Amino acid sequence: MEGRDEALKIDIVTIFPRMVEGPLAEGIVGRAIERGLLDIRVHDLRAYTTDRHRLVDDMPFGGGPGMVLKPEPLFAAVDHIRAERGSPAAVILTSPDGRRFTHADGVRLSVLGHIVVLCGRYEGIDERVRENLATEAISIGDYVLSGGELPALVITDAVARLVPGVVGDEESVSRDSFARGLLDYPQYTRPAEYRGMGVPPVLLSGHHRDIERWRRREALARTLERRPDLMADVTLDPEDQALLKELLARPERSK
Ligand code: JFT
Repeated sequence: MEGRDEALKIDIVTIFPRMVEGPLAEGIVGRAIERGLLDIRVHDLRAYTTDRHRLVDDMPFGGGPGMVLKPEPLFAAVDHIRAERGSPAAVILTSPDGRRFTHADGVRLSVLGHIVVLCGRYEGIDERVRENLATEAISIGDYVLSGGELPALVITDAVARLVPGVVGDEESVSRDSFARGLLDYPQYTRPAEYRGMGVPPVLLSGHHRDIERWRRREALARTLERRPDLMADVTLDPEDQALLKELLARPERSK
């Protein structure tokens, strides 16, 4: 996984390297790595242990169930990354009690040049890692996972898409729903009729201004209906505002 000089560097530290290497080799991220736009390294935490048994975890001080990730291998891994790859601009700890990850975090991280993501397992990580090694703690959402590997992949994917050139069509990135603040309009492809199910006639009309207006109305209607919380942050141009007024005036909208 070599990269060009201007590639975004991401180092992921985990006790399950194969769990993250597989997904990263596929799709848009896999191609971006091949093309040298992303320089991603996955580090096996166990490689940074120094004891005979290569222990990465230990019993919690004070007692209680489960095991806690020891600090030394995590500090050693980041020391190694620093020596080999330079100082990262952020060391992210994935954690159920971290700040919720959003598109805005993706944008912020995508311009940092070099980030480290630490994946935890077991009941958690020694608090000294969070306080003195991590620069921030991030959660991807309010559900319980078994560890930080899937969050690391989610963060990596969301950040990678924002690196120029990773997604073929730059326009589609800036139009992505969470970049615009609205949900996407519905999409259709051939056949125009399938098992009696048609397609909105305007999409077959060839009238591009009408199609554009229909799509904006649909995006607004869906956001209003399905994710009204997003409306608080969205900036609407005058045409959107007019469409929104129309929608709010006739609430017998179908699903
Ligand atoms: C879960 C996690 C995130 C995120 C890191 C570490 C251990 C297991 C666990 C589960 C519940 C309570 C520990 C992690 C996550 C999320 C991240 C760890 N576990 N304590 N779960 N759910 N959204 N990010 Cl270390």
